[in-house]
Amino acid sequence: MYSPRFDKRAFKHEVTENVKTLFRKTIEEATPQQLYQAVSYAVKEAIIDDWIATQRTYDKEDPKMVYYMSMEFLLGRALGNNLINMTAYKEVKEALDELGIDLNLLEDQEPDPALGNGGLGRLAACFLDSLATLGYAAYGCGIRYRYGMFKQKIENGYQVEKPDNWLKNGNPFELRRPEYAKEVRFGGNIRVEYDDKTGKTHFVQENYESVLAVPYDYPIVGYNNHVVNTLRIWDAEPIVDFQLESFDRGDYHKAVEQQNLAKNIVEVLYPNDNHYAGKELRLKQQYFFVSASLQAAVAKYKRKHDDLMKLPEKMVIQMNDTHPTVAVAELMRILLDEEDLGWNEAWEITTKVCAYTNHTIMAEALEKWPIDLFSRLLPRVYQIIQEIDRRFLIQVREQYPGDENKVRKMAILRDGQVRMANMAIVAGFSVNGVARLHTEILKHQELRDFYEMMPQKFNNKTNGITQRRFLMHGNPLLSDWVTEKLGTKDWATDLSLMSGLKKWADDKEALKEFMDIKYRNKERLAKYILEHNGVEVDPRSIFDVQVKRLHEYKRQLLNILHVMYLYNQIKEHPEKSFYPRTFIFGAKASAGYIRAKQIIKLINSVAEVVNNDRSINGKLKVVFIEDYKVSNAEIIFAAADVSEQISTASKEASGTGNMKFMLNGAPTLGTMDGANVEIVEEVGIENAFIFGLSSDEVINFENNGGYDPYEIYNGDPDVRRVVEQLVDGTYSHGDHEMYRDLYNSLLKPTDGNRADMYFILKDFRAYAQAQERVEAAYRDRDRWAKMALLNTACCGKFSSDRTIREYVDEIWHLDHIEV
Ligand code: H53
Repeated sequence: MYSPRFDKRAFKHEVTENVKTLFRKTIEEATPQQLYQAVSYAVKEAIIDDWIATQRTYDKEDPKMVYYMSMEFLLGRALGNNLINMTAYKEVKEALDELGIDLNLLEDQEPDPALGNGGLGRLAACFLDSLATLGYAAYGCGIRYRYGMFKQKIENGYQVEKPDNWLKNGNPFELRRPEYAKEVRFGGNIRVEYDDKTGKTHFVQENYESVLAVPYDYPIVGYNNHVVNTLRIWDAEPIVDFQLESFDRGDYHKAVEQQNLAKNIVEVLYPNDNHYAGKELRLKQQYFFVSASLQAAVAKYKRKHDDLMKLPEKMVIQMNDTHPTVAVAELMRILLDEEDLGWNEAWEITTKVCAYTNHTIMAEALEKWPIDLFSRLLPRVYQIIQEIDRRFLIQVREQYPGDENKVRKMAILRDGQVRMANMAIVAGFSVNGVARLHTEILKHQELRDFYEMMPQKFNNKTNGITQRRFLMHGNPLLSDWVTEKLGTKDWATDLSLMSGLKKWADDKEALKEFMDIKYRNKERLAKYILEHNGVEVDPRSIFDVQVKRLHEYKRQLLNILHVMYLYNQIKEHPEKSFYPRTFIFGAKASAGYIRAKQIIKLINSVAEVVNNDRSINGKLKVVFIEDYKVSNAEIIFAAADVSEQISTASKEASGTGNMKFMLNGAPTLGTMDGANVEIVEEVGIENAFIFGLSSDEVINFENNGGYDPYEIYNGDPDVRRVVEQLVDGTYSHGDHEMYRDLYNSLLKPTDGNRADMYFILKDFRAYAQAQERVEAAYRDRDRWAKMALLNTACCGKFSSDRTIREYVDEIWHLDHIEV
């Protein structure tokens, strides 16, 4: 345990000293930001010893390590989470109280490190938390973007993006490690050299540009176990020597170019989630961090070992989506060109080390780089890919003689493109999806040819979330209640224990306590909403919440059309009883995703009309929470009554927000998509509100046609009315064109897409009926409380600890470590 080691007096002294040495101030004089820094440095001090001890243990025991390669790590704030994992949160809070400092206020001073977009990046962060907590040697490998995910402002109902300068006050938790810097090269040409003496061919890159990759290490504190792993994110700096040399030669231009490359490469996170934009700079980012990470990993291995053939015994690389899959070819390059191995040896190593996770079936998310761009930027890597492809296609033709259709579909290089997913599957020893349904769709639809040829590679790893951040930190009231009811805090590392709460599901007193906690969390959120949005909401109303990235397939449009429908109902039938509802949205749209931005505007327009209509007596409220991010997410999950998970079936690979709501006692209102299927399996269909087309039905319509949204539009007057309200000025101050594109998207084929691509009208009626069931259930207070409690009680499977155990047992085969 940490706690006995926590020395309150020493800690207070340390904080006071830090304020003095860092800012020449006393505690009373310091600003909240300065206090946050002073406290964070004191906490880092406490972490450092364990960090060193952990690395020493790794040096001594030489365990197998996983390198989790990801373009995104959506960490969320560190201070509070580190204290939770050090099991020192309450003690530190007390110590600070005695100094007259409010820990919660300090936590709000920390910029929310937003080095990710959404689910994929947050999953990576949960995985790091679980790896450290379970005691496995792991490195996160990523990019230290100067600007993370943009900050969202809502101006006049529209999303406006503001830069996220998260490093402007420095970052107390990170450590710069210049001694591990690596050079990364781009462009130029490849000269082939033949060595007469050895008979070997060498490939020499010439006329390239290069940058220096400099790592920053970030501690990942395990829960109550002294393990501190490392997230290593790379910054880019110009290569000074080279620059001087260029100056000598008068090559001023070249020197400036190198400066710019270094400046640009890590400047900003691309704000696309589930969407590939094909930008050259993005490919540079990918190669930059992958190359630096692999160079460092191989160098680390070589410090202890000399037989590279045994590399797979000591390291495994997990590629998070297609984004880092250039790792396959880069590892080959290092082994071939720098380590002088032959092709077969290099290939044997690479295919034992690399594993790939697929996170989406959305066609627009699969990366396919234009060959001309790719080969210009990474000439040697491209040659290697050509050879991988050539050898692979020989195999395909051997196994399927005469089937050129297979060759066409499975090739890595085809139609002028480099298909990254295909390369990852060919080279990876494991290919996994992120929920059972998703993996089945991969095997039988999207990646069917690969599955048929190499079924042994395919496996499922249903996603999970960390209960340390999303319950212990985000919902302290419920957290304490769970501990009291279970009589143990062990659920912090074994979420399956939550099932012990089931025995309280019929206990009136316990149910009341559970709902009282929910109520207090709703008050906390109401206060946040009042402060940040200026909207007053009633915590007695049903908090119906949809927070996630804005994407058409996630169907925020279905949600808001339904709100418009409810509003019509209330206006038309004022006599009917209607349980007050607050519809809460939070979502960022990628900066260039116009339709997504229109949906944000629509939500805000509906909010404006509905919230200001006195005649409905506040029965309906709509709130769009600005700048949805990890820190406010924690507050939102804790306060939700209803979890909206309404993606078009088959489109959401897993979802992880769904699990965070469940953990916090909010039943799912959703489709049978992604991990919702498994949530329902755990909690029972009677404790969720499921509606809509199944994934088979969706896929069937997509493949064979037969869906006409006009039929629904013509046959259902309520639907027709809300669709017409998009263009009759109701929500646009009389402007008939403002939402014309949304209107068209529902009824007319546009840009080569089917009308109502995401089956919004098709599922509308079923959704409205499911919402009626929600209302009926909520009116029955005991029934609702039981449902809510059972959701918390049945969430055990969805801990990222479970997910990580499965990765370790079935893919990575890591050694357990004790510090
Ligand atoms: O990854 C999550 C899934 C979610 C999926 C998401 C995702 C991204 O955030 C970005 C790119 C991508 O290919 C997939 O949409 O369903 O839960 C973690 O697996």
